[in-house]
Amino acid sequence: MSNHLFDIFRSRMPKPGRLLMRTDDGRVLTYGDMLARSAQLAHALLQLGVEPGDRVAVQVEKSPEAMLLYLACLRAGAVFLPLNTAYTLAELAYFFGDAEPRLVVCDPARVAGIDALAQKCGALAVTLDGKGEGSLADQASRQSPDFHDVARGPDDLAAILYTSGTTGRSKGAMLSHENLASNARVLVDYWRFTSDDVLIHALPIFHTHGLFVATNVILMAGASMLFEQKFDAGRVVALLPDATALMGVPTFYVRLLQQDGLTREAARNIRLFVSGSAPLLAETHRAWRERTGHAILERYGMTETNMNTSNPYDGERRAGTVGFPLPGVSLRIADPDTGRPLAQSEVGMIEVKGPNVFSGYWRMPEKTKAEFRADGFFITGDLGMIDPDGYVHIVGRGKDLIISGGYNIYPKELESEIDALDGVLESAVIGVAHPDFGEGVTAVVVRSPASTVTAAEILNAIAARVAKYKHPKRVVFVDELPRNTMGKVQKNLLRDTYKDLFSISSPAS
Ligand code: MCA
Ligand code: AMP
Repeated sequence: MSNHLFDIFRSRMPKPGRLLMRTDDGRVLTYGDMLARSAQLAHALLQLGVEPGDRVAVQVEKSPEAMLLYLACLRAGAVFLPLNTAYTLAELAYFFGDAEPRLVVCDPARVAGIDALAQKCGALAVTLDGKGEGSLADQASRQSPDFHDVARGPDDLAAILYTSGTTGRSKGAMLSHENLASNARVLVDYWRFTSDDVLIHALPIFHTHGLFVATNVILMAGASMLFEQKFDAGRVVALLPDATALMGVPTFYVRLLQQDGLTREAARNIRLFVSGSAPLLAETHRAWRERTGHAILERYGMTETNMNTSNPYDGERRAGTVGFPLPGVSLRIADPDTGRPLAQSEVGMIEVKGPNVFSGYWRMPEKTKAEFRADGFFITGDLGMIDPDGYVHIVGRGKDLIISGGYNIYPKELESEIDALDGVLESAVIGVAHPDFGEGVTAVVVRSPASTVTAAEILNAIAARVAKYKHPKRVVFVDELPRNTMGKVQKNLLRDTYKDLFSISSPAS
């Protein structure tokens, strides 16, 4: 048996001297370097006791080494578990306890706190950084550049990515080698990637978009990346002439449009702009077309499913739609309660099935069962419809979720933290239109009788527990929350009341 996903990358690899990436600080990594250095890292993983199927939890800043570590995990037969660098120790404690990793890889700045957490769950913590004696990169530097890849089949796990739950704790979505391989293969063909492509990669690599959609597609096409540590609109505009493609969340496009340097001339060599992870406003689509002459291609995916739909490469890329189901993906609109398939143009639950769809949530068989229909379709939690021309529209969410700058934030998690504070009676967390992040997290709070708790005190109190990007951008106080006759908080009313909170003209923006 071969190593399913890595063998596919290997089989499509261009000459070893071809460029895989160039970083913003001028480092270059060829495909040959990638093979040798991921092999060395894979040896180091084995030496640290990592066995096939073991989870390797990774919370590190974006770097070529971080990407190589992903490949080393694949080659060593381990399960890669990337974690947002913004997660606090309190959040990490949950992930480590649930996933029980064998190894935790982190940055030197966080090693003290993470080491203590790792020890509690029987894991070993190590830094990735090459400078430190005993770091993973240091150990790897003494290893052979040849590695006999550990055999992995299509259904073996390649990665676990945590996705927050609308109720309760985060769930680890289990993604197999074939889930990732099938999706990357389809995207390379659908979006016409070849070894001549140069992608501006400015996304983080701990979520599906930057890790699987961007990186796997490039590896599978044998193409190159301009690998940016983080998104900077000015730098991306400056890089456009050297690139052929950009993938981003809508906030990227909103910020790029604010750059005077974004012109048709600057975008002359680009053949494809892709947007996803959150809804792209039709006005952004229109403005982009006017400025650059390019229609942004919007697509739709999830951590659990990889990519499900895409606007066409040829054909019309329709603003406000996410296009057609990708080849191999079955998509239907169903009655959310019964699962009965609905007719064209009717709004209902989007359900999907295909080789891209995950096998379940890590050690949560009940939650897994609840999110699949008996015939194998996955219930996405997104509400949508298919128009007469076959384009899929996402019209809302059946799940209480906020997407801010492409990051998902579950109100329930924040409400639990805020409600537990002294001086707070209850809270409701909502997302309202935000000119930069798409949705701005807003906490509507009812104080306890006689409490004088302030917004700053609430934000300070959650700072050590909740990642920064999830923090409310505004806290507003009310005497009571609106409820329906069943006692349920009417978030729609709250969203309506505060819809202009972040509007350009508002001092709150
Ligand atoms: C940073 N902050 C944020 C966000 N990012 N707050 C809300 N939402 C965010 N997304 C905080 C910072 O901590 C900072 O706080 C303040 O907001 C402003 O930071 P700024 O410098 O403006 O932000 P940035 O560092 O430039 O980041 C913005 C960003 C970044 C570039 C849009 O969030 C980003 O890279 N987003 C991409 C996320 C992504 O890859 N999503 C894909 C998930 P302070 O100033 O107070 O310290 S995968 C997925 O969704 C599915 C499967 C799919 O379909 O792809
Ligand atoms: P995640 O939890 O990061 O997997 O986020 C997946 C969710 O992001 C989906 O269920 C959708 O709600 C949302 N999403 C992804 N792409 C799009 C898009 N193009 N338009 C609207 N929502 C999207």
